Amino acid sequence: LRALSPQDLRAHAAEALTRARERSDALTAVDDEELVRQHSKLMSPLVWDLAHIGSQEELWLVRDVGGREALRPDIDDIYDAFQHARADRPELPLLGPEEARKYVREVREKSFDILEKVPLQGRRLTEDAFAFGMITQHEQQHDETMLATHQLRKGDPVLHAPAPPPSRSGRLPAEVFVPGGAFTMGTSAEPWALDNERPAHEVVVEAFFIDTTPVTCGAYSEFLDSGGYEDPKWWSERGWAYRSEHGIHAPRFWNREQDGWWRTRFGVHEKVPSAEPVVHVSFHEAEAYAAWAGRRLPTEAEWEKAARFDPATGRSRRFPWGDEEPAPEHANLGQRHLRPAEVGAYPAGVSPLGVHQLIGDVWEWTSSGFEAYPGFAAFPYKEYSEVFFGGDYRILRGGSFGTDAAAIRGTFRNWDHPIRRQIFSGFRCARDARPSEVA
Ligand code: AVJ
Ligand code: FE
Repeated sequence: LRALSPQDLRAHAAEALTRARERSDALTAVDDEELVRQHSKLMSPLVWDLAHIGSQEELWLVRDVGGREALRPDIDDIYDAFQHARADRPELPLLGPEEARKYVREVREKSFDILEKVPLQGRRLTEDAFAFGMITQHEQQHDETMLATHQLRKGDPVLHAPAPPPSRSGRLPAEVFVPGGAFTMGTSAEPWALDNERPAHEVVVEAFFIDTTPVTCGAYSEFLDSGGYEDPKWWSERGWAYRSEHGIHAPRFWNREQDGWWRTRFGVHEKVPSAEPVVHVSFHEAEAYAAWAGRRLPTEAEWEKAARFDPATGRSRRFPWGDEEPAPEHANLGQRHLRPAEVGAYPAGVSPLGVHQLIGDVWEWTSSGFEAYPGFAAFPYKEYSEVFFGGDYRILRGGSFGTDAAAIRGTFRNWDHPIRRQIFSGFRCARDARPSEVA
């Protein structure tokens, strides 16, 4: 992007913003009543997300980059995520469905006007080009959040999409060896990387093994069926307390019927597909499964090394498959499908070491908390990342089927509370290499 002309930068940003808006429109193309309802205490009403998307865009593109007058300074507070918890948002004097749609349209018209007029060269190039990327990613992140709200919604399906491709990799080895040594983690070059992904820095990782694919529903149900949810020995103290207090007995949206495990997925009731990555598990459940399997979760650094390190060059790639932007053959992204794909479905997305489906399908829990990289500088505001450092969060990596390509990279860091599972979260396991296994 850095090498692009202002004209190409404009075209790239316009395309990405338009794609995000088409998705927001599709996710909010429901009856007004569905739009204003709170489908779960964990989520905002969809109409809040929609106007919040507009409000952030007004703040960072219209006012900050464009230097234009505020459209709706009166609603800044209502759509400030730090002012009101999700559970309280239905009680706010929110813009109604028609008003919200009109507001985001008006903000977008101004953004496009600014995109045409802003020089996108010289002193402010990096900041201004980034602002368009940040706002695109922000909209896409809320689109994924709205998709999770749809998953929590009761009633007949309203979203539809074709099934993802089936497995096309044959039988894969269970795990992949990742050599020890230094690699480059994070980025200083990626133009749309958020502050928490910066800067690039060397990290030394001991040799380890990582699962070739995310843990499947089939493997996970063995843990369930062998009584894993009833035995505290696999769980951390906190995990066991959480499981007991909330009556957690299976991944969210699963229920047991006479012929095995079923799930509800965007209003469709179906048998749990054994070859798909398990989704809607909390960090605590992922950790318990790993203990039961005699393994552990990877650290964030291990995950990134497995995804980006190219042993032939010693370089870290932007994505497992190389430096090119994600294409449909690389990964299950962008809500093209409404489910994870079977393991082995994306051979073109494999990393140099042979690890599959690191990008797309399911977010992957790691054992790491959310911390600043050495040399971190908050940008453009402390509330994006800095205020969350050191909090009760675990890092998730790689994006899900509901993450857009604009909002995922080999360096992208997501975080959430270890109890959360309404997000599209799965995991893969890792283990230390034994001395005899290190060449
Ligand atoms: C990075 C996904 C944790 O959704 O809370 C959205 C992204 N930040 N609006 C979130 C975000 C501000 C954030 N996550
Ligand atoms: Fe937001």
